[in-house]
Amino acid sequence: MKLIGWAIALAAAGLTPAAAQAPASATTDNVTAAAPAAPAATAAPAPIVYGSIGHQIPTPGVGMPKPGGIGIEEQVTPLGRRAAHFHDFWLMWTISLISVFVLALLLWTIFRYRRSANPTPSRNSHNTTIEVVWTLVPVLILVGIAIPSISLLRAQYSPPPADVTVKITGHQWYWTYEYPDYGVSFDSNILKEKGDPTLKPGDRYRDPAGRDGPPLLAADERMVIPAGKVVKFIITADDVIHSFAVPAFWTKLDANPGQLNETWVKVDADKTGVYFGQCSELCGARHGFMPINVEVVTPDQFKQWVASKGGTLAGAKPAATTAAAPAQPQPATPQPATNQAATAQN
Ligand SMILES: [Cu+2]
Repeated sequence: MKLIGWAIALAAAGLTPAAAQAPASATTDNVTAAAPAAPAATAAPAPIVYGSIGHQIPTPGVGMPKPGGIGIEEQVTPLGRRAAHFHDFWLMWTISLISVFVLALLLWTIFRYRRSANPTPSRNSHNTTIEVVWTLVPVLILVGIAIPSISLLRAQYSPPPADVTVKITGHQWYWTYEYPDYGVSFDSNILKEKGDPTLKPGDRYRDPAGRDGPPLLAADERMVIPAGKVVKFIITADDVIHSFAVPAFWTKLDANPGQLNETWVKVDADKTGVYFGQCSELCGARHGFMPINVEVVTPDQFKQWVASKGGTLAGAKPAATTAAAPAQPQPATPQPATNQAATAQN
C-alpha cells in the first residue's frame, strides 16, 4: 500500500519516467526551439502562413465551445447529427415527460391524500392491473430507447471501408498522429500563450488574434483530414489512459495503452474548417493541456498537405477512384495492413 501511495504521489508531481521523457520530445517538436544558436524571436523555420492548408483560420463559434452556449455542438457528420437528434429529441422529451409525470403524481398524492382531506386511509395493498401496468410501461420505454440506441452504437463502431486511416496515440501530454498509408507522422503540442514565462526564446506561441484557435485549445500541429471521405481513427496510448474527443464529430473514445480502439468519421463535404477537442480522460498533471485540432480540407488540399509533410501518395489515393480496388499493387516491401485489409477483418 505504501508503495502505491508513493507511486501516486510521484505521478501527481509529474515525476514518473514517462512524464520525465515528455518534455524532451515536446521541445524537439516545438519548431522554433530547434534553432539553438538563433538569437530569439522569429528565427529559422518557415513562418506560419495563416489561411494555408494546415493553418486555416478557424471560424469563431464553429467547432469550438461558445461563451454561454448550452447543448451539443453543431454536428458536422451524418452520424453525429443522428446521435444529436436522438439525444435532443427522443431522449430529452422522454425523460422530461417522465419527470413531469412523476412530479405531478407526487404533488397530486400529497394534496389529495393529506390527513385532513383523507382521514381514513385505504387498506388496499395490491392491485394486479396497476402492478402489471407499472412494470410493463417502463419496460416498453426502455426497449423503445434501446433499439435505436444499439443501432446507433453499431453504426459508430462498424466503419465502412476507409479512405484514410489515422493512428492516434495519446502521450503525457500531447498527441501523435500517424498516417500509415502515406508515411506521415508528427506530434501535436498545445500552443502556449504569448508572454507565458515557460516559453523559451524562439518558441512559437498562440496567435493572440485567435488564428490558431481559442486559448487552451490551439495546438502547434493539426490533424488534417479530407471532407466527404471515410476517415478511420485507430486510437491508442503510450503511457496512461487518455481519451480522444472531438465534440463536433460526436467522437469520444478511450486511448488505452496496449490496445487499439477504432472509430470513424465522415465529415460533410461542405463542412471544411477547424474543429477542436481535448483529451477527455484524467491522465495526469497536464491533462487539461493536450488539445486536439482537426482541420477538415477538400480532398485536393489533403493531397497537397500530405505532399507538404513529405508523405507519399503512391497507391494511397483516397479510394474515391472507384471500387475497382486491385489498382493497389501489393508491393514487395512489407507494409502495414492497409485500411481495406484491416476493414475486411471486421
Ligand atoms: Cu490525456
